[in-house]
Amino acid sequence: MAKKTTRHRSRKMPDFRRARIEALQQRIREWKTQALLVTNDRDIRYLTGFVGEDSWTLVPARGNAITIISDSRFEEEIPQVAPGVKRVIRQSTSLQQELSKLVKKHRMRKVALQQSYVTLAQKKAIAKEVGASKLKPVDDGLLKQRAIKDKEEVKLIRKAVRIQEEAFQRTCRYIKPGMTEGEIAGYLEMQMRALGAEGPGFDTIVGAGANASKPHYTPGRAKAKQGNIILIDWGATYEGYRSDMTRVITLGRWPRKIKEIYPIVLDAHLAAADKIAPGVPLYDIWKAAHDVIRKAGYAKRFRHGLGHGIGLNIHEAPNMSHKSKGELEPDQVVTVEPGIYLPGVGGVRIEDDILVTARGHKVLCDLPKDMESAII
Ligand SMILES: [Mn+2]
Repeated sequence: MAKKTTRHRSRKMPDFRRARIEALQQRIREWKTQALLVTNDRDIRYLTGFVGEDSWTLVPARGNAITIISDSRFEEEIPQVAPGVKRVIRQSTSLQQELSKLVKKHRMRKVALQQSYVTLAQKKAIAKEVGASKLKPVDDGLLKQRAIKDKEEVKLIRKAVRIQEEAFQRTCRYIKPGMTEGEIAGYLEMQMRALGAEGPGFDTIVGAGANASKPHYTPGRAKAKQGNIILIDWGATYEGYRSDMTRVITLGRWPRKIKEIYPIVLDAHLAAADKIAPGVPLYDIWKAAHDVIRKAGYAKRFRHGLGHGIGLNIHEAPNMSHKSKGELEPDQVVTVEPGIYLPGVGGVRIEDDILVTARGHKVLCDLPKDMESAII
């Protein structure tokens, strides 16, 4: 049926993207397959620049014939956002039928599948067209690669942080007693978009008063009153890359109990952040924060992980918790976010994004963390 394969020579693939593909191709050869079928949207964006749904990318073990199989909705966009990548625009055929044609054309004997991102139904449909014996499910491979950020990625995360910080400052000037959590969240997200974000990094958390004790609360109709704290956990997405911060502000004055726990959380945050450097066990970073909170008597009130990698996903490797194995590596970007939560009273979490450098770390966030600055 009508099908187009187009090679765009007008614009070259950027070097950083070629480097990402070459690193992946090495793994594809280690798996002893002739290609990897990339079905995860974030991985497709990482490798090609293309953002779209219902599309697959076939990456051969060698050479430049990276092919996106998509449909007519994305026909114009693909050569613009993914220069140097081939495209197959399917019309009356299925993704797996087009995949099968490519596999035959390039005489591929084995194709690796991302087992975390292919459903059983998809695998069955692919096997029917390509042949079950030609498929090799593999551990996706790209999560590990994506945990180490290249310069382009760090640049985009820094930009996301700048946007989220500016939007937060604008929001602090906007907040008045009597506003609902939903209104505050909506204003913050609108400002991030106005500043160039694709959208929030994740569902914005705004918890007023006692609602701040729920670590992953969904903002609603509750109003922020004079004398209430407001916990805000928010982030921006800039060209796919996410940032993630948490601050607690207060309208007028600090409630007594919050005044007691805030400095403990801040000490825990700083203790963990100070330790961040290549080669430090992930567990030790969690423990640095946990020790501070435990010694203050709040061990039972800090039950979530200490931090996570950020990138194209809001939660990615590495993870820092009591279960973590492994060590920090240069060019990872992680959050540090200890918290203490008192049901019925409120909670405090303080979160920054931190780049692991060759010898230590660089805090990417500039917003103040002291109690004075948080009174609005
Ligand atoms: Mn976070």
